[in-house]
Amino acid sequence: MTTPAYDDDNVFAKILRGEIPSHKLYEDEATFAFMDIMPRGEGHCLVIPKKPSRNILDVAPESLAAVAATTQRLARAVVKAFSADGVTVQQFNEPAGGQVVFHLHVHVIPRFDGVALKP
Ligand code: DGP
Repeated sequence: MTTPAYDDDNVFAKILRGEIPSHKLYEDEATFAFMDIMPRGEGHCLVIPKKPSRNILDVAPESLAAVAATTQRLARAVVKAFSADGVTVQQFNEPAGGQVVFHLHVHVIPRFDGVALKP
């Protein structure tokens, strides 16, 4: 397959531009983290790069490294904040891979013993 070009008409690009609101949790020069609007569990949040990237297939290594660092920071923070027993980190690419919003993002979901994620 050929990865389609980035389209800045996606909701996360609009969040980064301040065109639609979000519940911001963290921001630095390269990344932004905010609450997921359709949480699959308590504390479900997302990490995105500020640089335009459609997904894992086109992201620059430096941008991906920044996302990974923020993901770890956020995972540690939500485990502590929610007194979670664990954390699920998920990332989807292209429609066949389950991606719906075409700006690279990582899901960070606190997990609790015996509690399943919503579908
Ligand atoms: P996916 O592309 O399948 O990894 O899922 C996209 C996620 O983005 C999904 O969990 C819901 C979330 N989402 C979609 N639209 C918005 C929005 O406008 N604001 C926020 N905060 N999250 C959104």
